[in-house]
Amino acid sequence: MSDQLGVLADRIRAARRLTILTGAGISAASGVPTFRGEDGLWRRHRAEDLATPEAFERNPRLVWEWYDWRRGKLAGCRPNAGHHVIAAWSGSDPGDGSYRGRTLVTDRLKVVVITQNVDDLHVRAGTRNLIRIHGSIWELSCWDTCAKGAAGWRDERVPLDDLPPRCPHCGGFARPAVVWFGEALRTDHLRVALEATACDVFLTVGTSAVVYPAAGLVHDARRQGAFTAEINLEATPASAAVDVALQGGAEVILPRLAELARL
Ligand code: BV8
Repeated sequence: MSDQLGVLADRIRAARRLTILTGAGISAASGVPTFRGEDGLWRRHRAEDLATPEAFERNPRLVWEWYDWRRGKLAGCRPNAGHHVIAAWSGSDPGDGSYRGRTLVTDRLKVVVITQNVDDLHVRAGTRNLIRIHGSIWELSCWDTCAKGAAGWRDERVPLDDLPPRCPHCGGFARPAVVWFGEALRTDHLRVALEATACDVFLTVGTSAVVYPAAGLVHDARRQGAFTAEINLEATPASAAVDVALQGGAEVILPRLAELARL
């Protein structure tokens, strides 16, 4: 592993453009349940039963019970060392002393962070140039997309007073402002994410690489000549396609990588 880590560190040190895609695995060390692991969220539920507009149409209260439960589990979670390394690379000082490496960022390195996670832990770590392509569990929007409610609003209360919560503008149902299966990603997010595949190094961290279009990004980057790498606890459908596949915890590997890649 150490020679592969060294190869990746050299590539990052030489890079001008670094793009990082993260999934639920980067938040696991913060206590956030992943989707498809042993104790994964989908273990007890099927995605199509809960994370789709049809499920919400059918039973908005059941869908909100699941999201309200997840929000409760997330409320006490903090960013971990993996989040802080990525925040430092993105050019912001985590400021809490948890990551003591010097930041990699110089005026020549452009970093874009694309996350599938809706937990906002990258936001709390101070990450810059962050694209939350699946939205945020802490934001709500009007289910009926009324004029003022369509854009959404932040509500961090746990638990929520009543389920489903109401749109403050029209009184209709509010929904989690996340992208459900069968829903399109925001066109601006998709455009920035696709543009970011034109990079020197594309690193995927903590994702099972099964949800599209996010899972296709590493292949788009490879086709454009990027050096591609994966950090994940187990092998994924992307492992055989990347240049370097590092198996292990992101909260362990990223700080070691940051130390090796220091400029
Ligand atoms: C769309 C938000 C089109 C809600 C989520 C091809 C192209 C386009 C679409 C499709 C396609 N093929 C299939 C589709 C449809 C579908 C899809 O991908 N289905 C899959 C299941 C086959 N895609 C969609 O529906 C997308 N929409 O393309 O629309 C369209 C166009 C026009 C008009 C209309 C429609 C929308 C997808 C978004 C779905 N929303 N979440 C919510 O969170 O409640 S997806 C959900 O899965 C989460 O966002 C999550 O982030 C995401 C991906 O999961 P992972 O993050 O990878 O998490 P997972 O648990 O699976 O894996 C974690 C990994 O970490 C594991 O491998 C584990 O080993 C590892 N790990 C654990 N601990 C650690 C670790 N690694 C490192 N360190 C550790 N400590």
